[in-house]
Formats: sequence, C-alpha cells, structure tokens
Amino acid sequence: MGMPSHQDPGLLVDGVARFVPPGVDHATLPRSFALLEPLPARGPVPESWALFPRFQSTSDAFVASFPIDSDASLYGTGEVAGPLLRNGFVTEVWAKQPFRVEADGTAVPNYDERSKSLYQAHPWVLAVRGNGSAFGVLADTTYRLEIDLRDGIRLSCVEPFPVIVIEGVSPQEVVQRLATLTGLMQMPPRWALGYQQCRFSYYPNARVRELAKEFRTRAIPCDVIWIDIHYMDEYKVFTFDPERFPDPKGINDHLHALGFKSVWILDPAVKAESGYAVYDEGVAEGHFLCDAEGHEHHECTWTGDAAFPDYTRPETRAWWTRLTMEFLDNGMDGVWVDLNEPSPILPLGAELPEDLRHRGGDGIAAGTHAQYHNVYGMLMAKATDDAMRESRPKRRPFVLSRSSYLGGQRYAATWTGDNVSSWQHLRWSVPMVLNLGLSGQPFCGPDIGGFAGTPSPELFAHWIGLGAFLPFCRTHNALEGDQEPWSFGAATEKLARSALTRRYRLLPYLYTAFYEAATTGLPIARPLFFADPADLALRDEDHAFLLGSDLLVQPRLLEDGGRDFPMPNGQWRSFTLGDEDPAAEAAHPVLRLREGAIVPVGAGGQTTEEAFEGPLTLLVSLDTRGRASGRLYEDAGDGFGYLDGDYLLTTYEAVSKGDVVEVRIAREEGRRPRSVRALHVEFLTGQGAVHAQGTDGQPVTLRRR
Ligand code: NBV
Repeated sequence: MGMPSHQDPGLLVDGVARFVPPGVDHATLPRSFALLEPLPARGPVPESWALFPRFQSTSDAFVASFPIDSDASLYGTGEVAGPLLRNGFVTEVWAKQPFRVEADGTAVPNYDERSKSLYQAHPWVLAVRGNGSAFGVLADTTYRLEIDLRDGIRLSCVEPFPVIVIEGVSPQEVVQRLATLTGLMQMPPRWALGYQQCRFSYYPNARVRELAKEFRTRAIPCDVIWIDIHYMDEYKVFTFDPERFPDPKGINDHLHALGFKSVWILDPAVKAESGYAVYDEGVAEGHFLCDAEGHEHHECTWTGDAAFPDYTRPETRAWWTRLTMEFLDNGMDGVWVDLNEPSPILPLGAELPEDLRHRGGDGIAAGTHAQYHNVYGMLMAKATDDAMRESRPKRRPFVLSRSSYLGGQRYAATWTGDNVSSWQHLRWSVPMVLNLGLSGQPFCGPDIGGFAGTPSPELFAHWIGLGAFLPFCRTHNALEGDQEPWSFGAATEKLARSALTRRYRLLPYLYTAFYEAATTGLPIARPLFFADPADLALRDEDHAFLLGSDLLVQPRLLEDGGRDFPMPNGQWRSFTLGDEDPAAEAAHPVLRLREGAIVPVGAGGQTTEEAFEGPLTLLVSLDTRGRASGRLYEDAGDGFGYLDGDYLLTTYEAVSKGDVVEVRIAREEGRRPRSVRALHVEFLTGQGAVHAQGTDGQPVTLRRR
C-alpha cells in the first residue's frame, strides 16, 4: 500500500485539483486510501479554475459544499438503491449490512431507496451540467461522511477532509480521470464473464456434483459454481466440514473436468475457540482487533463468538494472504469475501464499536475503527487478491467482495448484496450497477432472481434476461426455494437458456468492453446519457442502458409489460442473436446497435472457452455516410501475456462505395496471431439483415439492398 499520500492543496494533474479546509494543516491529514499513489500538488490551481468548494465548520462537522445549476444531474455515490439520478438524496458513506425489521420484530436482510448506507463506501459524486460538461467531487476521507444532494452538493464529516475536484468536458472524461487517480479494474480471467450459479448453500459434495451434471445435461451455458458457507466446519473460516466436504480438492477436480471453475467463500470473523489453529495463531501473533485497553474484541457472529483481523496491519494482511494461499491449494479458482463491512450479523445490523484500535503500519497510521471501518472490506479484498497472485503468478486473480471503498476495483469485483425477489429489486439492478460504474467499479451485478425470497417464473425469466447483459452474471439465493434456471418449469428454463445463449454469443464484444474498462476506467454498463450527455431527456433513464459504447439494452422490467424509452439521437437498429422465440421477446431486452458501429459476436457455447472458438460474426450498422467501425480485443483469456503484447486488438471498418460495402481491417495492435476462422458479416439495414461470408483477415464485400 506504499507511503502516505501528501494532502497538499493545488493542481494535481490537468483538470484535477485538491482543496483543504482553511485553518487545517494539510500535513496532519491522514493518508489517502482512494488514491492509487501519493499525488503531490504540482502547484497552485490555474487562474482559469472556476470550481471551488465552500468550506465551513460547525460545532460537530466539517462541511464542504458546491452549489449546482438547476439543470445539473448528480450520480455516483457508489452502491445506492433507488433511481440512477441522485439529486434530492442523502447518502451516508458507511459500509453497512442493511436490514429491515418485520412486524413480528425479526430483522431480515433488505434494502430500499430509503437505505442511506449499503455495503460499500464511495465518497464520490459525479455532476453533469446542462451543457453536458461534467465535474466530480471526491471527499478524500475514510471517516463516516454524509453526502447530501438535496440542495447542491453538501459533504459533511466529523473530521476535516480534503476535497478533490475533477473537471471534464464530458462525464466520460471525469470518470476516466477518476480511474487515473483511484486505479483500474484488472483484466479478470475470461471465465469470470460467464454465467455463474450460486446458492446459500450447495452442499454436500454430492449436491454440487449433481448441479454441475444438470447444467451440462440440460445444455445451459455455465462457467462457475459457487460454494457458500456450509462447506465450513461450524462456519470456521479456512476449515472444511468433514461430512459435507471431506475432499475439497476432489470436488474442484470434478468441476474442472466438466469445464467449470469454482469460487469459495471466506468470512473475516474468526471463531474464538482455543484449539482452532487459525484463532490460536491469530492470538499468538496479535492479528485481532482490540479495544482501547488492549483486550481482544469479540462479537457474536454466524460462527459464534469471534475475533476480527486487523487488516490495516501489514503483518495481518500477510497472515491472511498465507492462509488463503493454503486454502487455494485445494484448487479453488476464485475467492468470495463476504460480511467484510464488517458485519458481525448477530443481531442483524450489529457493527464493531467505533473505538476499537487498528494498529496500522507501513504508511497506515494507528487509528480507531471509526477511521478504518470504511476500508476494512477493501483491505481484506487486497490481502485476498495478493494470495491469488502469489499462489498462481501465471493466472489472473478473481475475488468478489461484498464491501469495498473508492478504488476497491483494483482488488475485487462486487455484487449488490442481499437483494429481494421483487420487481422493484429487479429494476434497481440497473441503476445500482450504473452508479457503481460511475463510481469507478465496472465489474458488478445483482443476485439474479433475488437473494431473499423466491421469484415467480416471470420474474426470474425477466431477471436472467436482464442479468445476461450486466457485467457480473450470477444467480444466487438464500435458503428458501430453488433458483436454478430449470427450477421454474420448462418454459422458463427455455427462456433462461436463450438469455444465456445471447450473453455467450456476445462475449467477444463484452470482453472488449472489459478490456476498455481495464485500460481506460470507462464503465462496462453505462447510462444512456453517455450517448449524448447534453440531451436532458436521457438523464434519468435507468431501465435502458448502454453496454460498451455501441449497444443499447432496453429491458422490460415491469410486471405488466414494457414501456417507452427515450432514444439518443441517430439510428439505433434493433437486432437479434438467433433468439426469435416470441416468448423470449416478452421477457428479454431489446438490443439495438448504434449507427456507425460494428459489434463482434461469436457462436456461443456451454462455456466461455467454447464461446471464443469458431467463426466470428460482425454486426454492422452503417451511419448516414455509409461507414462504420468497431473493435475486437482478444487474448489468451487468462495469464498476463497480454501485458507483454500477447493480444490482438482489431479495428474493423466498413466503407461504402455506391451500393457496395467493404468490411475490412483498419488497424491491428498486439502480437497475437489471428485465429484462422470464418467471418460472417451481418449488415443491419433497418428492414432486415443482409449477410456475407468471408475469412477473418480478408476484406468482405457486400451489396446494399
Ligand atoms: O454466506 C452466506 C450469505 C451469502 O450467501 C450472501 O450472499 C451474503 O450477502 N452471507 C451474506 C452471510 C449471511 C449470514 C446471515
């Protein structure tokens, strides 16, 4: 994690300036956890700089505020339920397990648009002005922060904090600048883009085998099977239940033989039980959080009385990394870190006392839990990511983390936590993913079908239809009813298969969008207003969204059918991916291609591995000048060879002369040889498609109708 960041005010890089409250000695401000590396100011802000925070302090808070024009739209604030547009909302930046108290007094996991805090902490607001230019405000603090967007932008915190302001000609530029400051998502292994099946929990061993077999027998595309907490012995982290999972390596080998990967869960709480090696070691080496008197702190958790690792300590992170590496020796392909807000769980909503002491080290100062609560999850994810890198230096890590902080995309993907099987939660899947993307985290998605409760067949069909176009695509549910694609009868199974077939066909395009996110910081799923930031009619659209820059997804997220969507300028031609089943039409999103775009698609398959083999199809939609272009990124799908040039980035272009269109390669980058494969060109005309065949690497010509 390196040295502390300097918090000196002034211009950091072009378009980015830091401001410190008057009267506060910036040398005393804590290090930045959001910034990738220390960023000393280059000098004062230029005279042309127009946007300054107004700092105030009251008896109990430090406040920074920015007035906004009435046509400015606000977004970001990380993981929030409710609409995409955040004007009028108050968010509390404090990682938290949300819950609702039922009429009978029992607490159940749940959230809605009134939940001020969810599992993650992103002290960040993106503002898009009426003219389409944009700015962003980053409150560079890990302390609890209130973001009040009811009248302009008002940030308040009990501790003084610096504010980083990012200016940009467009929201895209601001989001990319945010990524320059806070880091990029690493390119995940390609299998992580596949469909994933999870349950709390699939157990024992035999059930996992059955599940895997079922997917292959029914020919439903799937890449990953997830193993939730019932594999543990009494929910003790880094143990295996001797009856349910006597041979974890054996089950992983079995899954691998069928073409699956596996991801297993880890929790931070360590059962306080002497004789349990992880606990004994933790005590002996001083890894657990203590109170002000130095007594080890315990909470009542899922596993009983438990202690919590102090991930601010480099020694504790190294310990966690070593334990995770030993765990990974059993052949898991990825790790899921949960409850790392941290949430003791019992009772639901319980939190660690804010006066617990974190000891820090290596550039992190000792401090209270009030200071480090919001980065607890990110630090755990970092230690886990380190384990994956160290144990498999030739493979890309995959970590999914429930809690995170601004910049956490460097270490882990995320999901939107314990949602509910309802139409409302289905709808929130879109704005939640979009606002996370606008807050720097591109790799995310909801529990398809909803975690709590059981969806109706219609709801599940709609959810998987939508989920197929979100970056992280995993069905997950709690202990209630079954939620496999075939659990809702033959008709829904068919719809689920066709939804996933669409995703697997689209993988070449989706992987290219992941590459763009990993190299520029642009989100994978993007709000519709990215197509034209100055068009005010697009600002609050949060059913329809863009996937990458060229594809418009119009999901049907209402119980009683679809609705009209605002459309960005230009022609957005609809297309199909071989899914013309009328039943699918009612449940699945309409897909549209931007005019002037070329989108690469494959032949699909049961696994992502298969989906990248075989012929390539280019979907082409010409603009009014008869031209189009689009990119395809390819690499080995895993490993780091791509960083040394083992990749192929092809820009295809279509050029028209008279009524003949030629589709050819305009540019190539990287040293990876082109696969020998057939090329199929499908040219969308608005009145059906025109097709042509050729060989990839050679121009293909076709005659316009
Ligand atoms: O590990 C069990 C669950 C998990 O399935 C879910 O996705 C997490 O959000 N986990 C919460 C712990 C629940 C404890 C009640």
